[in-house]
Amino acid sequence: MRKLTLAMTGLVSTVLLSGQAFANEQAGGNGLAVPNQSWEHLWHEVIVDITVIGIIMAVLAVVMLVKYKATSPDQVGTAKELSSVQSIAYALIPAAIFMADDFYLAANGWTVWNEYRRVPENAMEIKVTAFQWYFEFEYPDGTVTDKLVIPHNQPVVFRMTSEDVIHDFGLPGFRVKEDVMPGRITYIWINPVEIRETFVQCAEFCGQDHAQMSTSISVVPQAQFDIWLAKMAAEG
Ligand SMILES: [Cu+2]
Repeated sequence: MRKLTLAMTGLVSTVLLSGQAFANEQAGGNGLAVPNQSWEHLWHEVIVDITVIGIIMAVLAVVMLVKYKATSPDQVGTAKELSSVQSIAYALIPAAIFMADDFYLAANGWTVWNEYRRVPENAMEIKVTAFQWYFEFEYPDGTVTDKLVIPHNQPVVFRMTSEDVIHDFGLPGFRVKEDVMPGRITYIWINPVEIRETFVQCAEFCGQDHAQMSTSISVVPQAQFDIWLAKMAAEG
């Protein structure tokens, strides 16, 4: 039993320590937090932890099954008498070990959530208005578009409202979504540290064409963005 306890403690410490890498705050090309990368790290951490804990439990179950298998159909087991202290300790100590990991993950969850809510001061503001069934975007210069192009390494905050029903501004590529409601202004921000093309998808059932309520979001070099915005403004 002592060996088993040692092995379990070892595995659990491995789980807890593997999280240390996560503790180093993720920084992008502009030195700011990158919430979607923090999200990815936390998700990876959760997967590793539940896998390790699952393996511990499965191994324990197999060991018990083999070790305490009945040798004849009428065999009745005997249980050692435990004192109250022993009974409570057997129940609480393993629970506390695994709960420590839960609390650790929950605390990291709050850290990631805070990153998603703390908008950097230099964020570019894009106003988002949701309609059945499309999104409309307004850039700081007043240009209105139906797709998003944003400059690389420029944090962007979306200030959002709806003209009709409840929608949800979903950015799967940035691991975030936020409800968009009539009569209210909600926000989210992203830090686009990678040049890439991804998409926006309404994530709240809003009627017949909800599933088609999507558009593109392209992260492009600043110079390319300036050209695009000037062109959109001229087309106005
Ligand atoms: Cu919608």
